[in-house]
Amino acid sequence: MDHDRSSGEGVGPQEYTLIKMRVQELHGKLASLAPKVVFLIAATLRPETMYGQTNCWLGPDLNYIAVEAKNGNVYVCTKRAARNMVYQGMLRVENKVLPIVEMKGYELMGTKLTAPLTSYKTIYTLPMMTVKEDKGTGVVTSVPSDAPDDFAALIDLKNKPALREKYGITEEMVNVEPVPIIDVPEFGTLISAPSVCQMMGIKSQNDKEKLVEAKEKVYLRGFYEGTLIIGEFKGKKVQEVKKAIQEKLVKAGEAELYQEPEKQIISRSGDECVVALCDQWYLDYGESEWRKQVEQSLSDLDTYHGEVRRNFEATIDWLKGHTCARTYGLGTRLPWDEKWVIESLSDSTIYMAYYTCESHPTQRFVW
Ligand code: A2H
Repeated sequence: MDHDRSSGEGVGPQEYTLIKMRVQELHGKLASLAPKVVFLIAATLRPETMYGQTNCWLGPDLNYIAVEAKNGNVYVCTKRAARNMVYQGMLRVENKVLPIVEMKGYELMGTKLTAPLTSYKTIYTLPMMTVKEDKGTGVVTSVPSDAPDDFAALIDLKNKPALREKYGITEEMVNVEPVPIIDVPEFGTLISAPSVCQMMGIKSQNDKEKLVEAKEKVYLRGFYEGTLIIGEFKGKKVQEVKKAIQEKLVKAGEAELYQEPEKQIISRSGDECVVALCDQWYLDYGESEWRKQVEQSLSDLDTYHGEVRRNFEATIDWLKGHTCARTYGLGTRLPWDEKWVIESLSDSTIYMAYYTCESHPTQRFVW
């Protein structure tokens, strides 16, 4: 909770879609994992762009681990990502990270992968210098048509034989072109990321400041104004189909949902915090009958100012399941499940509701 944090107060969870990219042949450090099925799992915020994947990025100097997933498959990602996953019921062993193999990114370069939705039968792992160890899984799917970072890193590899050589990358592995997948009115028939990069004179992933600007342009337009021009959802707005494509991938076993803190959070005991999937009691403020009654009451109320009414309406609209109990601290035991203590802010709601139906209050104080 917020007051248990020494830094990162107010920081919430960020959901990513983890795209499962199957390793076709187990070589080198991965050879010992045979006959298990091994996936590199890429964290993305844009699952609807997976039609345009051309390769997969790894940070050459980052540390990766292989861990056993719930279904017996093996996932490759950073230790930090695995540490979040073990608290979200995604791995075979819970609450503890047990690496089967540990390796550096450069040891995985040139790995052949099978990825969902893309028209390329095989995509390769390639080096990208800006992959961060403290974001997502450290595995990034590359969509050079719609991500300027991906486009810039790809042209670097195409233009620089020495860079390819350093990491054992062949010309064949970078012989891919951006696939047009999203139509953005302003860019006409041009593909967003390559045309913006060209207009702004971006020649490499080192053009950092320009890339920040290019990303703002491409992402906003692609997401809010873009229309898919490929696949099952062809002709639909990107915004409308993002969730449907995510669900389709998850159902097909080609993706998983994963969460992590959107920024670093350090606890008062000095640990880096994770997002954990825990049992929890909620107050169901979104329940439709309750909501109707509340909306009725609000319409009978004189709020004296339109702004106040709009604030109430907005809150009623977003407030759905609200967590209301914790396992420690000062407060009242939850009457129907006594291992929980009512969280102090929720208390004021529960008291009122509870006193109306319970003539012998059973609240006890825990010190
Ligand atoms: B996105 P946010 Cl087409 N290091 O996926 C660097 N970048 C990383 C990363 C890491 N460890 N993990 C994930 N990412 C990238 C696709 C995409 C993405 C498109 C367009 C926009 C876009 C294809 N690459 O992201 O900092 C991944 O790239 C725009 C924000 O958490 C992931 O989604 O906001 C995105 O950054 C997550 O960035």
